[in-house]
Amino acid sequence: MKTKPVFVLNGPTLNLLGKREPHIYGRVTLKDIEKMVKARAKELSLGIDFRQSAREGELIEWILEARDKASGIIINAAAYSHTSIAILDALKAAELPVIEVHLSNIYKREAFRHHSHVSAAADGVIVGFGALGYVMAVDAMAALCASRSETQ
Ligand code: CA2
Repeated sequence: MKTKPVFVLNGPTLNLLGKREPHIYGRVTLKDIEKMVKARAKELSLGIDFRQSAREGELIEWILEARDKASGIIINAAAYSHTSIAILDALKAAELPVIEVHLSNIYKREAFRHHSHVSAAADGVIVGFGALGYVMAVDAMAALCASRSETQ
């Protein structure tokens, strides 16, 4: 049986990575991150479905699509992390391993970034490592999926 891919979901404005505010988010583009993630996933025999949207509703539809079509979700919901109970509810409904990623260390930034609703649905959270955080998330997801399949 073919294993389902991991969905890597990215929220608003992350499509501008590498093009604006490099002092906060670095010079790596989202396309670069997609390539890094896919290269690491290939080494671990994982498939990746990498997507970005500015629309909360679209991100929610992708999370619910993942319920049937993915083996896990890696998500950087960007600013929706701090505001969206709807994304939290969808992640809980997906009943999949979830890893939250933030490029920047949200705890070193403004107080309104210190709380993430997404974290309440996440198995683990990786913050502050820039693009490397996404690659770390792929490693962590491989371990989570392996331990899930051992217990099922
Ligand atoms: O550090 C992260 O990954 C964030 O999720 C990024 C979000 C921010 O709202 C979160 O608090 C932390 C912002 C993404 C916007 O990305 C930009 C990229 C280039 C230029 C401007 C914004």
